[in-house]
Amino acid sequence: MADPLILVERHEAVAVLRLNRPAQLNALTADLVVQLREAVEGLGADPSVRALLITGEGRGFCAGQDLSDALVSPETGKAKDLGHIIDHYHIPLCLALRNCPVPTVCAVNGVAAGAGVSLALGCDVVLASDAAVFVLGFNKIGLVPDGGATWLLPRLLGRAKALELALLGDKLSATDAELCGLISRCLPAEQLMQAALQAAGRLASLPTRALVSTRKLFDDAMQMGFEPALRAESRQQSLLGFSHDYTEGVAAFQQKRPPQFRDR
Ligand code: T3D
Repeated sequence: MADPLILVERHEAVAVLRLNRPAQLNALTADLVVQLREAVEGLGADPSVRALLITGEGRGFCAGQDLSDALVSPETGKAKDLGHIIDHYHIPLCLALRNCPVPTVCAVNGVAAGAGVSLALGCDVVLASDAAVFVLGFNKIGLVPDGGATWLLPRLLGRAKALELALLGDKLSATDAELCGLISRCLPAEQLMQAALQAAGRLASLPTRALVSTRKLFDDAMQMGFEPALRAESRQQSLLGFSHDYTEGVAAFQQKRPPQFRDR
């Protein structure tokens, strides 16, 4: 029987999803992308799961699109329409992560290339091993960045650095990725998984609905002026102010005890 493309482990309320094509540095095939999206959607909807952690098996995190069968469709024998593949496989995965009902952490354990960079940056908290490197690589094969990279990179890095990375395609070390704001934190390789599990565990103990609403407000605010952003915050606060988690958070503070959050 073939190895599963995604390995799933549970650590209490944290679900760990591990890309499992280590010999190909976890390059993305259509089947892997579908299985990853299904896992993100299924576990995100499971009320016992309160945070997801995505990482890679072996020495790489994800080498982007699998290039070994990139050109010709096995079904038609003709050149593949990449737009079709992106529309049907990659965009649903990007949206599943962006709209995931629980917070997401990425542990970038090794090289992230092409769509693998986009996958990592699609998570809420991005931690990387000091052995990891980020390389867009699209320029070397005559493509443009995808998986949301054109939206994310200029916002995270500014236009100049984003264009330099995309056009020249140089590798960025995890240390430099932290310094320029591409990722949340770079850690010694041997500490990565423990730190990622700890971050995911902390997120799992916090009020999920407020965290996910924060992500959405941040994303929406990138398209807004200041006053519309103030109004969007107010509308969200109005909803959350009637929630169980707000009542519980305030009560726990007053009673000097740990809160028990449950809203989704
Ligand atoms: O189809 C669409 O949907 C279009 C969308 C495209 C989105 C994209 O992601 S485009 C970008 C695609 N990815 C790349 O261009 C990266 C290609 N890989 C590399 O440049 C290098 O492998 C790395 C920089 C990632 C790592 O280099 P290194 O020296 O650490 O490892 P290596 O020796 O090159 O690779 C190790 C093995 O992984 C090797 O297999 P082998 O020779 O040991 O049997 C290599 O062929 C395999 N591998 C690496 N990347 C891919 C891959 N196999 C298939 N697809 C890959 N992308």
